[in-house]
This record gives sequence, C-alpha cells and structure tokens, in this order.
Amino acid sequence: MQERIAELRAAGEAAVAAATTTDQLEELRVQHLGRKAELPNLLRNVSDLPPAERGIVGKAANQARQALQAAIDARVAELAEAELDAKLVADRVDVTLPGKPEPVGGLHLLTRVRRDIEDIFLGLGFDVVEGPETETVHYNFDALNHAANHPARDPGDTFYLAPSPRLSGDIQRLLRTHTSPMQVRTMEEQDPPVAVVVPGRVYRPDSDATHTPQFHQVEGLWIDVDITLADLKGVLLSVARSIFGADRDIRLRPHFFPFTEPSVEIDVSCHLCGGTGRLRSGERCPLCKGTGWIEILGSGMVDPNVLSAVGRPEYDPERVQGFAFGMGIERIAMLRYGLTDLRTLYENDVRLLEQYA
Ligand code: 2U9
Repeated sequence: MQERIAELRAAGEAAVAAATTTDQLEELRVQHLGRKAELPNLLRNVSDLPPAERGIVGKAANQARQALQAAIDARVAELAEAELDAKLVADRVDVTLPGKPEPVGGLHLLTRVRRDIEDIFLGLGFDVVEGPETETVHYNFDALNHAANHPARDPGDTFYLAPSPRLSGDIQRLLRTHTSPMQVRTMEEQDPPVAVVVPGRVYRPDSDATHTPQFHQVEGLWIDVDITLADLKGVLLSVARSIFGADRDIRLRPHFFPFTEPSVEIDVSCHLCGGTGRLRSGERCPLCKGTGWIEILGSGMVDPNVLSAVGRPEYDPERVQGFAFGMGIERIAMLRYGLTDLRTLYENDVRLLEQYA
C-alpha cells in the first residue's frame, strides 16, 4: 500500500513538474486529488484497513496528498506569473503612436471656414456668440437704424413668419436676414468693452448662381471708449492675411450701410495673381477679373443711432464707439477653395469634400 502511495506521489509530482500551463495544472489537480482520484479514495478508505496499518498508511497518504497539493500550488504560482508577463508583453499598447489615419469623413467646407474664422477672432480677443434664427422686426431692423421704408423690410427681401397664436402674441417674427440682431442683444446684456463675432445662418429670398435663400455670415462688433477706424483697418487687415495669406493687402472703399457711418467695403489683394491682375502666363486673372482686388466684406463705424437704440447709458454714443463688420462664409469658402458655383456647397457630393481633405 505504501509503495502504491509512493508511486502515486512520484507520478503526480513528475506530471506537475512537466506541466507548462495553469490550465494543465488544474487538470492534474482534478486527476490526482479530485473526488474520483485514487489517492484521496485511499485516504477515505483507511478505516477499512487492519488497525495496525491504518496509522502508517493514513499518514503516508496524507503526506503524499499535501505534497502534491503544495507542488501544484507552487507550480501554478510560477506559471501564473510567467503567463501574466507574456500577456502583458503581447497586449502592450504604445500610447505614443499617432492615431490610425482611417478615412472617417471630413468637415464640410463651410464648417471649416467658419471654424477658421472663429479661431482667428478668438486669437484677437473676440468672443464667439450665437443667437436665434427667428427674430423680431425690432432686433432685425428697427434697432439697426433701418428706416421705416427701408427696402430690406419688403416681404420680397425678408421671410416673415405667419402669425401664430402659440408664439409670442401678435409680435411679428421673421427669419433673420443677418446675424446683427445678436450684436444688439449682446450690448443689452454686456457692458462695454465688447468684442464679439456672431457666426450663423441667415435667410433672404434670393436664388441664383451666387445666392441661396439660406446662407451663412460671420458678423462682428468691437465697442470701447476709444475704438477708431484705424482699429477697424488693423483688425480686418490681420484677419484678411490670416485667411488669404501673410502677403495680402486690403483697401477700403466708401459705401453705405444703415447700421454704420462711415461705412466701407473691404477688398483684399488677389491671392491668385498676387494683386497684379495677371497670371504668370500673362493672361488676365480670372479670379479678380484683372483688377488685382477681391471684395471680401463690409464694415464701418457703428452708427450712433444704433448705440442709442440699445437704450443703456453704458452705450451712450458720446462715451463709447466702435466698429462692426459682416462677411458671407459662402463667399470666403468659394474664394478660398476656388469654387465657381455657390450651389456646389449645398449638393452634398462627397467628392467635393474629398478633394479638399
Ligand atoms: C450692429 C451694428 C452694426 C454689421 C455689418 C456689414 C457691414 C456687411 C454684409 C457682408 C456680406 C452682409 O453677408 S453679407 O451679405 N455685411 O457688409 N455688416 S457692417 O454691422 C452692424 C451689425 C450690428 C449692432
């Protein structure tokens, strides 16, 4: 009997020593020490032996069982550590690797241009604010110094909303024709100095190769005690260079807008021909039509009537002044990406996006 126990112990220990995985060791445990295994059975049946043998056999079997269990435990600990080390090596992730450049789609050109313009103004210290796309006649026209008979108020030039009993009583609402209402709302809420840009959708009932009934603007406003036309020119020169290139120039042409006085239109020197009006081939530049200049935005010193209409002493035009400007995002995108038809921006042909990825 003791011989058999020694054999079982030796066989078990040899198998444990030869095991190379923790899974194998678990199998060995079941095989040698499990409920159906010979050694534990032997132990269980010790009481059937003659009394003289019980003590010796029981002790030997018990020692063998403990020794085997200890051998398995020790080997499991050894292998578990080795297996963990191997797994850590195999699963190692280099967190410093750049992300995989999988094709994950791209931003629409209008989104890119809007964000670029926002970033440029944020860099100059402006805040970005957004506002509602439906507005009242007060914020869209009256507060912006539009005369009662101003043509932009005509239903042919502005989308008016049908009166709704569920919406703001009998106050006429419209789809904003510019983002300017939000500059007025900003002045109502914020003391000067204010420096904000307002990107957003605007609506006018035009539709042709260069107009869609819905388009996008970025407008801006900077009001403080000592803002002058020189600040207007400096800021907008810097912006034009950020968008179109460091060696661009701008020029200001007198114009008229209801909300600014004096008003200017701003041209940037042509980025295609370098402002010469001629391509290197000698041909007339098709982008600036040979003039060397491209109109990019409107601007001016905020009309004192607009400041007065805010109705707050902080915006007394005798105390503060500033400039405002507006640009069409579609127009900037077309110039920057060389588009000849505005409508390509709204056809959602992915090839357009892929071209400029
Ligand atoms: C306030 C005071 C003044 C905003 C301005 C322009 C000039 C302008 C056009 C550019 C192309 C509109 O998208 S477009 O058709 N905008 O030329 N916008 S000054 O002036 C303001 C705005 C708000 C309180």
